[in-house]
This record gives sequence, C-alpha cells and structure tokens, in this order.
Amino acid sequence: MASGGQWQVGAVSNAEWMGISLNDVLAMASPKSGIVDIVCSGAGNSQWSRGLSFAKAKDPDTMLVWQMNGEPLRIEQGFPVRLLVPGYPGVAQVKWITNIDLIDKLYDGYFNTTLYTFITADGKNLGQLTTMPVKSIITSLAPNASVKSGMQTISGKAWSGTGSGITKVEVSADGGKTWNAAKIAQQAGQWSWYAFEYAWDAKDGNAVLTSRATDAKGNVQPEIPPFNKNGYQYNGWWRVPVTVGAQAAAANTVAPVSTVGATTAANASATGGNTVNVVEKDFAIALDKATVSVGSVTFTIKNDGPSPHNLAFPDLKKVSETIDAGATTKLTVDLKAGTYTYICDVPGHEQLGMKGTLTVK
Ligand SMILES: [Cu+2]
Repeated sequence: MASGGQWQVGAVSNAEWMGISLNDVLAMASPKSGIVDIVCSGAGNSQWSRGLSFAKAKDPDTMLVWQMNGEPLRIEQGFPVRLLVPGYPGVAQVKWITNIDLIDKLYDGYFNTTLYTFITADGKNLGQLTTMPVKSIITSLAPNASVKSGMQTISGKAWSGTGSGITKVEVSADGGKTWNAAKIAQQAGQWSWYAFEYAWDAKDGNAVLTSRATDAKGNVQPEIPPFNKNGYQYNGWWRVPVTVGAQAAAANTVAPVSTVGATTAANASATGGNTVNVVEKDFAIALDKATVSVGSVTFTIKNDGPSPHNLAFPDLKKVSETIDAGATTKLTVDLKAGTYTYICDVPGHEQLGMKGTLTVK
C-alpha cells in the first residue's frame, strides 16, 4: 500500500474563489527573460515549497486567492493567501504563501522530484504531477446496490484538468461493452465539474454501470490508465455493479462478512503447510480454496491481468509486493480462525470488484 492518504476513488470539490491573477503580481516584479519555474513557499508546520512552471504561473486563471465562497480563507484553507492552480492536483495549491521566487531552471525540491511524481512499476520516475486527467464517476448508486426495474435516472460528475471543458459523457450498463450518451445537466465554467444524467431502462438481472467522459481536447477516460506506484491521478472507469428487480431481493440475503479473526490457542497447534493458489485478473480474484486450516498459510499469487495487482488482507495489514502483469509471487500469513476479506490493494481495484473472503477454521 502506498503511504499517505488512501484516497480510494479520489476527492474533488468546487468553490468560488476571489483573488488576483498571479500573472498581474508577477508582472509587477518585471521578470527577466529565461524564467523556467516559480517556487512558492508556504508557512506550514514544516517548510513547504513547490515549483510551478512559469507558463502555468502566467495563465490568467492561476491566482493568488484570499476568499472562498464569499468568506475570507480559514487558517486550514491557507489564510491569508494561497495559490490556486486550476486543473492541477492539491499539492500545487500552496497555502499560507510567504514568498515566491522566480528561477531560471526546473525546481528540484522534494515535492517536485521525489514525492508527488509518477513512479512506474519498475521504479522509473516519470516526473511531477501536473494536469489532472479527464475523469467521471457515477454518484447516484453505490456498488452492489439493488434497484427496481424500469426507467430511472443515473447521475454523476465529470471533469477535466485541461480546463477545456467536458464535451461528452457516456454511460454503459454492461460494464463498457456498449455506450449511450448521457445528458450534461449542469456546469459552472470549464474548470468546474459537470453534472451528467442518463435515463436508464433497467431490466431484471445483473448490470454493471460505468461512465466515460471526453474533454474538448479529445482526451477520453481510459478503461485502465497506465500504472504508477502511488496510484496518482487514477481515472479508469468507475464500475458500479447492481442487481435489478426480482433478483435484488435474493442478493440482499447474503450475510455480511465477519472480518475479525478470533484469538484462540489454536495457533499454538497450527497445522502449517496450507497453500492456496490465487489468480488475479481484471477485475476479480479467485482462490482455489475457500477454506483453509488455522496456522501458516502460503498464497501463490499469479497475476493473469494486464496491469499490476497485489493481494492484501486489510484486517491483517498484510500486503503482497506489487505483482506485475504475468508475474507470480508468494505471500505467507499466519491466520487464526475466522473469516477474512482479501482484496487487491492497488488504488481503485477493490472497488472494481477485486475482493472476496477466505474462511479459516
Ligand atoms: Cu488489482
């Protein structure tokens, strides 16, 4: 698991800001030619500074702001003045600004070169996070919801860090095999999120709802984006499996899973030698045994999908190393009696259905 906040499907908000174009402030300093980055420093608990390209700094929509939604910024929001870089991730929005330096090379600070960078599966650093990719999610239904059959409105939000605006949102009820145009119901400018709606005629049975947004630059939300180790800027299709109509009642009768292993003396007489073969695919995990004996259990995990996966037992804080596509690895866990959930720990994958349960007795 990557360290830091576990954002799951992410976090986004919209607000109305008051401030001044950073460009107008920079112009007062009469910058010399050859400026590459500006470095904004903030008065946090520890020294915080992050570089921003001079080009983005001069974008008229990049601002120094002191009000949000008509109120002065609160301390935790960056009072008295913070940076607002539309379309960029939170790390670019430096709070409590104390000074701005203009430099003639790329800034080599920790938050530009080490953290908040894209790291490939084999450890290569592809550089800092900048523009957020086009993304959408369905918000009107949670995964595994039960719904009545018939016409209903599916709704959600779409946005793009390019600031070009969202031109199209499509909704699929079959996990992405076929797509239908959704209606843009509301937006508040090209940097805002766009609310979308889709009138769905739900038929009895199982369905997998998902959405796909396209921005005015022609970027289309991918099914699975390129992997990076910290899961930054994940924008793959958000899948919402639902049960429709008569089958919904039956689906509801599945008992909730207990995830707490009972503490017993049974461990002292652990049988050992348990092995479980695991196959991970997009987007499912299969174990060849649903039940194992108490004691040391070794999982042989094969990744049969096109992207990296992990096997994780969140209740135990046990996570396998990252398993690249086509690779096999082992994970040994000491298990007490109980029922355990297992998931893929790569951001978003558990939500995509990569989870299950294992009984130990
Ligand atoms: Cu996975």
